[in-house]
Amino acid sequence: MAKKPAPKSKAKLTPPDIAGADIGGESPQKASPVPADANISFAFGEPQADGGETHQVAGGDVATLTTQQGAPVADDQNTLKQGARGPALLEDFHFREKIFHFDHERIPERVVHARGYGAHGFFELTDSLADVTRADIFQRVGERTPAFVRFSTVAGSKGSFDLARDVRGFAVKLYTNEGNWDLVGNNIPVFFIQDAIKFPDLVHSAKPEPDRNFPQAQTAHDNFWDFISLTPESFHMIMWTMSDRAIPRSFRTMEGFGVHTFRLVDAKGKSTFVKFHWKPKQGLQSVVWNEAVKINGADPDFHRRDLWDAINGGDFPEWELGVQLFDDAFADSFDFDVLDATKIIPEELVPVRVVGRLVLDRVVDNFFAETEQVAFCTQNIVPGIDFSNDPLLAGRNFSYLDTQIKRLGGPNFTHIPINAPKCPMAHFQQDGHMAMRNPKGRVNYEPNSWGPTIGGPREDPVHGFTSFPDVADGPKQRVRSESFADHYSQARQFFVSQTPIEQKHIGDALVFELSKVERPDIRSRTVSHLLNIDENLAVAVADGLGLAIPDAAVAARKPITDLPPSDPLSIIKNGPESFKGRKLGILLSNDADAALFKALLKAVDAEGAVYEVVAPKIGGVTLSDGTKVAAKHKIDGGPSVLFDAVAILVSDEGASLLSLDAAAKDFATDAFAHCKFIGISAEAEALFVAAGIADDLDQACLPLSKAADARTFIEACRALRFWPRELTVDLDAANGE
Ligand code: HDE
Repeated sequence: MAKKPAPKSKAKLTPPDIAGADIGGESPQKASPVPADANISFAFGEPQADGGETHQVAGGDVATLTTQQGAPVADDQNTLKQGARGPALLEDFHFREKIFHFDHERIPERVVHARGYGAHGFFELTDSLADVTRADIFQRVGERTPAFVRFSTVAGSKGSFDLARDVRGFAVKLYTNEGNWDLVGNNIPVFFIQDAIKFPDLVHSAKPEPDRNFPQAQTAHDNFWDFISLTPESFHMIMWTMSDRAIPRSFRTMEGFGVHTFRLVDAKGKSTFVKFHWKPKQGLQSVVWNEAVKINGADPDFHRRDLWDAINGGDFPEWELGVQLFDDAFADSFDFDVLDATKIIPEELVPVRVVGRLVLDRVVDNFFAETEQVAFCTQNIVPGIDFSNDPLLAGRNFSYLDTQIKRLGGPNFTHIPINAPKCPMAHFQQDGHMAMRNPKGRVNYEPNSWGPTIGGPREDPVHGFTSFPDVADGPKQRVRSESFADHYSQARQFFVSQTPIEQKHIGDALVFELSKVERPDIRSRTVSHLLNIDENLAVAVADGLGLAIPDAAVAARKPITDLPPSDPLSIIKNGPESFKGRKLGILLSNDADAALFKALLKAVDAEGAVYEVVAPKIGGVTLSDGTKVAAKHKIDGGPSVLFDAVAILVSDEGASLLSLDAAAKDFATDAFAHCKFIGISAEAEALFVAAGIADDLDQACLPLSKAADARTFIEACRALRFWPRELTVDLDAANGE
């Protein structure tokens, strides 16, 4: 490591001075990974455990900039030239290396799930599954297994926005004692297609249209709905993607599902079928569509920022791992095929047994090294877990390994620390691009006769992975099993399991998406499928589009219309019980009531929520008692869509000033239109008058006139939204209740 002595006066970066503010503009961070006054300087050091090179040098030392070969660099500002105005010289190896490396900084983005965000954590077993599996991770209650999770959207490219209407990937890598187990799931328990051979068509249709290369991260276009309307098996998934599941409030407030049926296998080789569920302790929560559209403009990184802030604030997101276990007899008696990934098994039929918890407690050190280079592979399973014959899963088992070679450039991606198992490993695979782990010694094959010490690893028939000896027979043919033929019954079950407002949102989403489809025949064909799901929904969508009601699509199998509603399918029925982990936006003006503001902060803190201050100037405000409060956002940089609830605390003068400001009026009207709880100081009324909604205020617009009101307001916020309001602010409301 090249170092030189510390210069006498060392420039130190400090956060911008907040004009003598007494109170910060946001909730104080509980556990920051880097203390604000950390003395960080830069030097390459020893490789870190995760393969990164640290740039940190203990206080005082400043590292010398070097080339990748370690040669010290004297001038990093100017290329080597022949004379001050002469030609640049080819021998400038430092310039050449720097530009060469820069030119190659990108790797191909994932063909799907390109935009993602990851974090580290652990899985802890709370209920042993030793009765059904020999998988090491499920044996000892209380034992923790390191985990890395990457959440993603599917259709958009790496730089797209977070709140696209889309499925979210929920990929979990578990570094078990017997190898890496990747549970590469989604936040929706079913999929669009039944057979992997249709995946390229599905993805092509969803991605930007190839001639124009738009729309980005949207399914609201002809190609997608053309494919969907010609693929009836997709309609169960369509119900989910048109629901608010596809616009989650946060990664922390969505469920995860393994989707396919897998097997658990015990020590005697007995198999039990299993479906995996991740249930968020934070409760389920989504945003509304008009809000999503605006969040994408105000903060395209809304979801990643939320995860980063929550973990760094010490509010570690947590999910329960649940399993639905069932045997062949259940599979045979079930109305649907357990190998069909377009179907769920309702929790009322097979209850979810909670066996562990997943906690995310550490953000990445380096996005590229960890989140971008992580390579999930569905075929990464461990002894005691096995595949079923789901044809989608079989296709995935081929695809994920294949795609990593393209993306990560060679067969040695398991040498990258984020992908390497944390348990001992030994094999004879060798060489290739960027081989980092190169065995010593003479023997690189087996069997060999070099004896146990230098002869290397041997098979272990007892502990090694053995496939469940499933027996399959039949003619070689390209067919779809008849047991996969019912495409509408569970789509209907999902729809009837929703609360009326959630049903309205599904109808609104279908109308929105289809309104962007140019060809009327595609719109009409889509509605023809909806008729097989729910007539009211189909009629509402046709009406919203101004479309004549078509004939129902011909169903391959008559839908079962009386499947009972299932509460776990609704978001609203599975919401949180507190405002914990949620964010209050507080719009302040100069001279706002200091006692009220402080009472509000106290109530927010008591609830385990967080807050951010929005003010006319980023420099902050001075409250009635002279306290200075820094702002987190200027009003047009902190619209109310960024918050779960808002409070408007202003002075008379502040209210008159804000009444002239379009962004301040939008702050109020958007919070109102998105059915949020609003705390309003008496003086703020003028703003609502100016915004034109003073006469519409309802019981979810709560007065903040004395300190005690703060607690009442925050407790009311637990409901998250006041849905009855939506029926009064939306032209499409007639489609609802
Ligand atoms: Fe994927 N999928 N997928 N997928 N998928 C990929 O692998 C594929 C499917 C899922 O954060 C790719 O590394 C096929 C279902 C997630 O890195 C690729 C089929 C489910 C992620 C691929 C499916 C998923 C991917 C692209 C149909 C939910 C992101 C880059 C048979 C259970 C993982 C990559 C991450 C990524 C193929 C269907 C989830 C191309 C062929 C069903 C969460 O290999």
